[in-house]
Amino acid sequence: MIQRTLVLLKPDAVRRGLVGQVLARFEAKGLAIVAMEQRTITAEQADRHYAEHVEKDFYPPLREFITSGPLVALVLEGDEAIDIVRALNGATDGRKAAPGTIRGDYSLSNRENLVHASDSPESAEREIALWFPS
Ligand code: FUP
Repeated sequence: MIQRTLVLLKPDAVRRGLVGQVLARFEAKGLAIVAMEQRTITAEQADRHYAEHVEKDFYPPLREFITSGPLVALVLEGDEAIDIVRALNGATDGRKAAPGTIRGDYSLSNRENLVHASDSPESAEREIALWFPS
């Protein structure tokens, strides 16, 4: 089924100059970029995006990180895009992510892990509406 998913290339990806390499992987897989914009978000926007995590111990430094500089928000479209992008990204913790995945190849951190992608059709719908209201 053709799906859309919300992806963030987080501030570490922008700072490290990895935007092109990460986007190239999504494009090479056959996914289409249907929206894309570089933004620096506020703490309030971070809280809306990470609504499920705001009460967790790890959230304050995560909010600090995600608001620390420009990120690139995009919507990818393709067959089974939600699960496929999660697989390309790899496990959350870059130290545990498999080689060959984006996090496995480029991240050594559980926080600065380069990419976000929606984890379900419900999340994708919520996150696309939040980042790219029509
Ligand atoms: P993911 O869906 O892979 O992005 O992972 P989660 O939704 O579980 O976590 C969201 C973000 O919180 C991760 F990208 C990184 C950050 N995080 C931490 O900083 N510390 C943790 O212990 C877990 C997650």
